[in-house]
Amino acid sequence: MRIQSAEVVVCSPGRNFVTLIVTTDEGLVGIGDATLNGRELAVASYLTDHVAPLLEGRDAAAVEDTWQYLYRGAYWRRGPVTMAAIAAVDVALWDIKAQAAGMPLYQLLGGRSRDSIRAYGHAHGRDIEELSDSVQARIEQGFGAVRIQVGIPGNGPGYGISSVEGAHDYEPASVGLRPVEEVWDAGSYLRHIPAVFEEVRSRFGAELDLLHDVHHRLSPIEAARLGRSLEPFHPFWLEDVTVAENQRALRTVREHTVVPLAMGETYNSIVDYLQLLPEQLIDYVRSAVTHSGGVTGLKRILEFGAIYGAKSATHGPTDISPVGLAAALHIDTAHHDFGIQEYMQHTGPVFDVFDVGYAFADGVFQPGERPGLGVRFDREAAARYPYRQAYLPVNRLRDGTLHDW
Ligand code: GCO
Ligand code: MG
Repeated sequence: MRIQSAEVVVCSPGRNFVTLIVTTDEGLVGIGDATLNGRELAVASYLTDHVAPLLEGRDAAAVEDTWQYLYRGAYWRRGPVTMAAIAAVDVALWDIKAQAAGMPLYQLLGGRSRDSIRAYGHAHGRDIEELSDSVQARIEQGFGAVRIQVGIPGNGPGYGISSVEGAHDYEPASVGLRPVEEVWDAGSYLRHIPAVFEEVRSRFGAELDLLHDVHHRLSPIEAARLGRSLEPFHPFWLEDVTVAENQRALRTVREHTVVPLAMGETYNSIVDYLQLLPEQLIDYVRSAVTHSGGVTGLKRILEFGAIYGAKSATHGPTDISPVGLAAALHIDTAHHDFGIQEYMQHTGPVFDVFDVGYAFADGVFQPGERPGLGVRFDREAAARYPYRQAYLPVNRLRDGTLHDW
């Protein structure tokens, strides 16, 4: 079976997605997600201009060889644009292979290691009251694990909180020609967050798993202080407490706190984990299928992590399309050292374009039994939602210095 064509569709059913459609000479169609939030068109061009012409005529079954051909063959290795492009090709080829076998993808990855996939949801609010309503809504949806983000007094809208007045659902990429600018003050954040955890714990009890994402904003010693101050409320994890480029920072954090740590959504290769995993500096690997070279790339990372006691916690924000999420769910089903799956929840129009075979109920996912990934892409529906320029926010300290968002 040969690859006949590879086409890219960029659409925006509420938010931007880049989808690769690979068609074979036997009429099978596989799809892959190449969405890179805020830089979507760079990956679309990489695929259309440089990858699609190389795929035509290749053996559709040669998934590993195609991965290596695009990785080693480019000479310029790694990087988010390259690895998102490779991911899309890899996922589309796995989709084709599993359809050809007449099996859901997880069967080709080793079959079921569990009956269901536990997920965590997102709760957020400008203050503790609004946050509590949001936590309650997630509990009513069946979640037993919830990420809590809250506005910091005096800081205005910030990470995890909508900057659109009255909006409850948090969507970070704002449509427009420039990013929204937010304000960050670590001092007020560090003073406020322990009280938030204390309040949410006392309102919702000990059973609910609470997660929190720091989005790379603290210095190593600030992160250590945060971990220590939250220990009494036993968080499930703290995510991205320091910048991801300096992995030694987590040594400092580890020396001072036993709070579990998660990192990896901005990484794109197993090479990014060469220090973090062997030194056992993290407990959860947060890489995405879409941003780390697809099923092939992520499986390699997760098996490496498993040696060092790190569990999978695949990135699942709304900027991963349902195609990327479906691929994660197949890995979650088969991978032995599974931790938890993030589920930020796509909304209405997304499902006009993507018809999904996976299902979520009572806090857990099922990957579905359709052959392949189980997601169908409707090109006509996609054409009704054209691309819109959108950017993630940028972040500044009170004195105007640009900071990590
Ligand atoms: C998370 C995140 C995301 C990112 C987003 C960037 O889900 O843990 O940190 O919401 O901000 O994916 O594109
Ligand atoms: Mg995160």
